[in-house]
Amino acid sequence: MASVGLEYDKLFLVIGAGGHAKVVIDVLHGLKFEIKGIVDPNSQKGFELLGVPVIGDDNIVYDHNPANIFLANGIGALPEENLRWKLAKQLREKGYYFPALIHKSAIIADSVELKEGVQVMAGAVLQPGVSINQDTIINTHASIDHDCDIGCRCHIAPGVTISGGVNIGDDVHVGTGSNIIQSISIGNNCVIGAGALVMNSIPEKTKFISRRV
Ligand code: JB3
Repeated sequence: MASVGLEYDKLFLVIGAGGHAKVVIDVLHGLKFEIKGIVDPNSQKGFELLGVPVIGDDNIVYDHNPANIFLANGIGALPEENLRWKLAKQLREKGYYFPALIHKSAIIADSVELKEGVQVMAGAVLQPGVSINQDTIINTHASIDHDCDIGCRCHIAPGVTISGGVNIGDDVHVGTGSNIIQSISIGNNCVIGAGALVMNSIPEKTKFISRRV
């Protein structure tokens, strides 16, 4: 597996205090990383997620030298919501770094390539030759088979199964429990509805919804 460049001597700050942040904190706890706190402008200081307190709003990040902390993006991604990507871009421009995070129970083949900011959640399986690009979430128990290329800022939701040799563009949401057959392509900015069965390539900017019988 490509190196994710983690150094254990830096504290993490978690961005956001909602449902996705809770899952991200669990990943960090499993990897024994130390978390200084959560930043969220809408949560009370002192509110805790899995024992980690909210310590203020996003300005707290800028009190820290980028060389001394890592960031973990705790904002999730749903279709037509871009806060996760907007904050990542803003903070990266100031020099902050979001390491790739992999839950300790994920199964990642040796040749898998993960870019900065990728998050691989519990029980996910990534087979040889898979490449996952910047900031994409591979959520709980998703399975991505050999030689798939998944773009930047995608959300592969829980329980998705993607067969071998699939190409997925940037900014694609693949809804919970969808199945995608082998050797097809899904263009940029597509939304695949929950539970879809995708058997043909899909052009960019398509909303694809199918009902399985
Ligand atoms: O489906 C699954 C498994 N997970 C979903 C995930 C992918 O997306 C989850 O069920 C949710 O639908 C969603 O999770 P997320 O983004 O954590 O949503 P929510 O629980 O609503 O929490 C969003 C958090 O972002 C809230 O605590 C907001 O206050 C916070 N927030 C909003 N604006 C912000 C900002 N936090 C920071 N740091 N900065 C902001 O500007």
